[in-house]
Amino acid sequence: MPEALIVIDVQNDFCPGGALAVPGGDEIVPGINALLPDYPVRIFTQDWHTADHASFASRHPGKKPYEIFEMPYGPQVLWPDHCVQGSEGAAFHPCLANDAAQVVIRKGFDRDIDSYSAFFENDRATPTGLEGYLRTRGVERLVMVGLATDFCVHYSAIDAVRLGFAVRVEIDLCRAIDLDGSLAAALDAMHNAGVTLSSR
Ligand code: VGL
Ligand code: ZN
Repeated sequence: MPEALIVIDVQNDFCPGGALAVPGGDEIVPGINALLPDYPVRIFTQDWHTADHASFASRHPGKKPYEIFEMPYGPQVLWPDHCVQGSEGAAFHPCLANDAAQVVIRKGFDRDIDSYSAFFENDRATPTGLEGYLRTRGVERLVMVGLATDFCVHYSAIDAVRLGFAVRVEIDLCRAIDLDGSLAAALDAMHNAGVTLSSR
């Protein structure tokens, strides 16, 4: 059974200088490039928002980035505007070997709902289609790397376990936003869900 490498959101806006920069986000690029040839199935994801996306604090008068907002689907962190469809910030980091991607999953493209996970939007129910892609290719084991450990990697890993995949997160090839202890909480949640957290 082939193993898939899922490279999550290694985009300019999540790297230093970007709109939602993750500390050290660019440091993982060489390690990810080196890993790609080892995997027969290679999937990249891109956070891909409309310019007026509901997860942007700028859409909510009086709200500031990193405040929590109650959406119909539950509490949502409000973010600085980032990863707007077609923008330079939404592009992959220029050194990322993204030609290796066999499929690129774009997520968060619906204005009214965010999508941290590569599998489901933040209602935890609307699928992105990735599950079907993996199943039809006969994949049962996943390795995840990318940004950010405590949001998109975390949600993707938990959803994948819930769907029955065996999941390993290469923690050294991830970087975190770490809002109010969110990194520790994410590591705990992944561990408790049965995700293997490996470090090289
Ligand atoms: C992400 C916050 C907002 C991520 C995406 O890729 O982890 N975080 N949008
Ligand atoms: Zn986003």
